[in-house]
Amino acid sequence: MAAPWLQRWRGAYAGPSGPLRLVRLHGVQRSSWRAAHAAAGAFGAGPHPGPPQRAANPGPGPHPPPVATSREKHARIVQGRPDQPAEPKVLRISIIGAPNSGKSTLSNQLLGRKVFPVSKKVHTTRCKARGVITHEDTQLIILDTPGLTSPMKAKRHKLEAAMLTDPWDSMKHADLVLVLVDVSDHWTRNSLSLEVLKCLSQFPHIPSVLVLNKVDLLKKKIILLGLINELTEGIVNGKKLKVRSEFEYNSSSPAKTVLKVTQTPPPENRARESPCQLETDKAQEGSSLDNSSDVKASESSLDTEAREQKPYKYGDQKNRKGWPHFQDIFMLAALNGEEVDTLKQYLLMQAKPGPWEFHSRVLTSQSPHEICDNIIREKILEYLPLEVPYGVTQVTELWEEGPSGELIIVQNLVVPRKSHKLMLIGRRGALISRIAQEAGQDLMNIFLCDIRLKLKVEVKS
Ligand SMILES: Nc1nc2c(ncn2[C@@H]2O[C@H](COP(=O)(O)OP(=O)(O)OP(=O)(O)O)[C@@H](O)[C@H]2O)c(=O)[nH]1
Ligand SMILES: [Mg+2]
Repeated sequence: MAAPWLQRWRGAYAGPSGPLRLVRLHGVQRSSWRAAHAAAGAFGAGPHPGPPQRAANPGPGPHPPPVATSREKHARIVQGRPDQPAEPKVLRISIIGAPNSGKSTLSNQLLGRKVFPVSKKVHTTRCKARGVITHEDTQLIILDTPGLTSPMKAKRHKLEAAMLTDPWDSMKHADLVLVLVDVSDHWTRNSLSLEVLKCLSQFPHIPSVLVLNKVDLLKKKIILLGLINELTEGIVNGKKLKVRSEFEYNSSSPAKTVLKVTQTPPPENRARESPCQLETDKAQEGSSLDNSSDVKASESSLDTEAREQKPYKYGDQKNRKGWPHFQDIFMLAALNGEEVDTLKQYLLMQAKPGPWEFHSRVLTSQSPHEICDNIIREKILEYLPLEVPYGVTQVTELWEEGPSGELIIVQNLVVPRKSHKLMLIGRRGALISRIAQEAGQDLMNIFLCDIRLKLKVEVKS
């Protein structure tokens, strides 16, 4: 089990007259949606043994609802009148960030069911899509977006127009924006991309939250403190940060790390300075933190108090690295769900009174066919070099309910070259079988029914 070391810092805790809070948070269990895959028959995946049971009365509650398998039924549910509670609350959340920062992984984890495609290749998400979380009287609408990219890169990689415009469009409908940064990427983690800064500057009135993702990949967690300082320009929630860390080892209690983030209020409030302290468990194995003796030592201190606070000029993004208007910061590992529940609770708290947009039975606005295409494409992206997935056209030939209630899907993957066909099929059909098997398993977890998925590969005539 992952060590429960992660922590969250909430600037809101340190309001000028706000109370001091010591926050100790624990990680959550690894998500179960990545089920183990059984062996498959060549070119197809048969019905899977022991599918998850469809709830007798799917709807609101602790389990996210399944997606309807028929396009018509799904459209009826999505367009149907929401089952408004007496005092509904709602929050539309746009998730933006560089390609591959983990936006779709986080969206899936928040939803509790995988409905968005995820892969290690960039530009997995091709257009914006909505996920819906309904919890008691609150509805969160998550807008997963394609990674923010520049028109030049979009042209070079022949990306569809929607990939440039959709993240911006999603901001128009958002009440709050989560900005994801992949902290494991040495090249990009020290600054927000120009596109992210442009997007934030264009919508400065939308509250923004910084989410540092993939912290599980960091050997030295201490660098998070420096990153926070750079990505926020040392200012969060209108106050300057004074980031300091202390590592403490107490032989009578489990070893733990205490990270201290102190906020310095604006000059007029300085007399009421209120620190916000965070406490975490000891960093994971591999961390460079020294806990070998009964010591209390200050390992690093990033004091931003003395630094001149530059006013943020909109349109001046080229010279900037961070955004000084974040209202909060989270550090998490979306892949294994670490601290995702903490973020979810926070988002639920941010919801404002307002009518729900969807019925509580809606999990995503994507149609069943879109979900299926995306999931199959995800596998092709995951296992093949980029030139192959980019050339594949997916044609669904059959989508019908079988005699035992299973969903039968036959999809033809049309490729431009014979060499691509051979790569996609793999030796003795091993790769295409694996793709069908894994996609079938994912679809079963989305639709909560047996799936018979058959994939064919054809060269474009
Ligand atoms: N180790 C680790 N990997 C992660 C984490 N979150 C996401 N990933 C991986 O990062 C890769 C990209 O994840 P996606 O969710 O597809 O990223 P994205 O931002 O939606 O990417 P685009 O749609 O291409 O913009 C995948 O291989 C994920 O498994 C994390 O917290 N830890
Ligand atoms: Mg994505």
